[in-house]
Amino acid sequence: MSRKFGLAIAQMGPVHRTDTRMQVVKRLLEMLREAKSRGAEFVVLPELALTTFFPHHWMEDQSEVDRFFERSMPNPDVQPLFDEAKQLGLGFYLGYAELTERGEHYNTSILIDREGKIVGRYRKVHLPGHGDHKPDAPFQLLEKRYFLVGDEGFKVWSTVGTKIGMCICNDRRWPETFRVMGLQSAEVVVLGYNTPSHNIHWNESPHLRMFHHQLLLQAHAHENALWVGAAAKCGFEDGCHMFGGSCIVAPTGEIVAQASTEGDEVITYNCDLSLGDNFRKHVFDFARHRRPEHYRLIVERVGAGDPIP
Ligand code: ING
Repeated sequence: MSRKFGLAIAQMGPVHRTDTRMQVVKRLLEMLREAKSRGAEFVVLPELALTTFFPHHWMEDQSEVDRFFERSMPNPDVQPLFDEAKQLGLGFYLGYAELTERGEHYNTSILIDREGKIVGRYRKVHLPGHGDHKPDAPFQLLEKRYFLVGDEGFKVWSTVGTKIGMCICNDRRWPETFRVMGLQSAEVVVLGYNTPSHNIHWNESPHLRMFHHQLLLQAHAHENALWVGAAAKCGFEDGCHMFGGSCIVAPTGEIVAQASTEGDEVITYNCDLSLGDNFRKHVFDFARHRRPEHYRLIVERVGAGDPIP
């Protein structure tokens, strides 16, 4: 019996360092309305949606860095977003830089239900890149410098008519991310990302960035029998190119909707949540088929080590 879930992805084009929160929120409001007009009930916004991807820039002065963070959520800048979503009866995922009362910095996403209530929070666990300044690189990847590792793990919430989990960008490269949420019976995982096209470490063909992005989302969706919705912030942000490829992936592993621009673009799909049932029942029936007693290395080891004797 089909169980429909109207999912929308609000892909964003670039947000430049000089763009204000007000300008960004105005763009997001447009896309919320567009999503509603297409019958969506939940909208995914990108990672760090309110500002430029500032980890691309070396900053010594902490007060300059802190300008990219939100000290409360919601706050006057984003309140229009909460109000409009509630008005439209839309739930949404919002990625932003969180500065807590205790002065901790996280790359965070929140889950807002259709009544405008924050029902979930996720703090990015897998922080890619480096903490030191690489002056010769075309841009920096300073998430390890500006953020703490998330302290709340990967959770799943029963809200907006499904069981939905969250992650952020680099998390999509780690199978553990989706398996931990699959083991909490997630039917949908949503995420935002900001991913540069250029590899600063070696001359990688740019097409592989998109290929790996799709490969990973398709694999993790299928092997956990869940729907995945991924929202890019993309295009040339102050000269640094990030690719688009926002998409919705079914539990079959097929991409059912995909953005075709690198600007503000809404894609939608009327997901049938029951599509995962057969895979959970016959192929990925964790309870019947998994053998954790043989997986212990995954938790006991951080880096690769010697073969087990
Ligand atoms: N960005 C990139 C990502 O994981 C990256 C960084 C790109 C790491 C390609 C490894 C390979 O998509 C963020 N923000 O995590």
